[in-house]
Amino acid sequence: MTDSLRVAMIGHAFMGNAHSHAWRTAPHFFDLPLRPEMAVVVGRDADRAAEAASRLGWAESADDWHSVVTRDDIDLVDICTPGDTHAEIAIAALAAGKHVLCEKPLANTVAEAEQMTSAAADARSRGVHAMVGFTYRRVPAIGLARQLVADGRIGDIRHVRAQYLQDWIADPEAPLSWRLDKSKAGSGALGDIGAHVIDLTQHITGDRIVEVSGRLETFVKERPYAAASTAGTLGGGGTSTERGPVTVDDAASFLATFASGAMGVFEATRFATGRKNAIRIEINGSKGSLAFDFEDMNVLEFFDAANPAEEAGFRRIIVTEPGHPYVGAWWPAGHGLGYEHGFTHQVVDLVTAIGAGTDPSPTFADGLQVQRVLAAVETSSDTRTWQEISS
Ligand code: SOE
Repeated sequence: MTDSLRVAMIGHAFMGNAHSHAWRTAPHFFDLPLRPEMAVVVGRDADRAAEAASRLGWAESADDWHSVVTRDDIDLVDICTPGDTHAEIAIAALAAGKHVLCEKPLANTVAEAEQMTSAAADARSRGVHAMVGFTYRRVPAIGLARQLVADGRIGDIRHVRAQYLQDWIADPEAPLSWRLDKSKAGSGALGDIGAHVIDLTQHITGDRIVEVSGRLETFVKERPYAAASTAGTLGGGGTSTERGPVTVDDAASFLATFASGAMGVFEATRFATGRKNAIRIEINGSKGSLAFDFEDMNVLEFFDAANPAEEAGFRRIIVTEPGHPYVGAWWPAGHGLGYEHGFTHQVVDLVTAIGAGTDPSPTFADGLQVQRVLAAVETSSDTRTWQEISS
């Protein structure tokens, strides 16, 4: 019989919902070496945590993570809280010998990310694993893009163009959620969504960003506070009559140089009216190009320069064939996947790696490298200078 992997999840808002769905679903569609058990969900408010447990499928609830992460009957801690608590929870869980899955960005500062990475390295020597949740790596079209690059199908990469566009705070009256509070979130569009495209482009190209020149902007400097009951949600929900300062960026853009010499242009914004969750990546190489848009996430566009000019053009590959990454476990060809499947694939890859005793990817070291890029963009914006990424 397969051994169980007893999970404690900390936080139960948007990401907690997505992770719960993944823990529930993964064993029904994929063959896993360990059987996940949704043991306990933790939230600061005991009643709301209990309600979340019964709604999301957790056996128990608790209101204090400190006692949960040291429990003998817990094997893995899944961190779905705002960034200001990631370091403390992850370091305590790793010290207690628990595997850790931590939402992105890894931390709010480079210093915290460094501490987490060294705690993970120490735990690794005791057979304990840690992973950061850059979930979009697990979209099948992204997996295919990475394979095509690795197989040399687009040749040497010259240009990386990446945007993450949302619009959920374009309305100046949208509430001041924790995501707009630097002390909780670390940064705004830059860390929340820019981090994803930094990770994705490095993952697809297998390359690293080595320098950046960036600019951050906060268009709306003050907003109504979020009503307590909706504080964990995006954009919508009630507001209070009092107002407070927005302490993070609304939008970020930056130029980047990759180690290979490829040029990057990045944009992350919550003010792209009409764009809800558009992750757009285009990569131009010496032999062809790839283009992806999450708003059409089952498609990868591929231009192969080897084709005769008269027949050449971007081909829309519908990434729903059983041979595409992850797809074989799901539906017949043409019956596409959605946002939540990335989280399910994340659980699959994590549990598979733990079962095999190998490092789940992306590691905390990968999360730290992204954190360094984020910090360099902020410094660049403050100082109006190019910044190198230290390694
Ligand atoms: C909010 O911008 C958010 O939920 C991000 O925090 C997630 O990482 C992204 O998947 C969707 O948008």
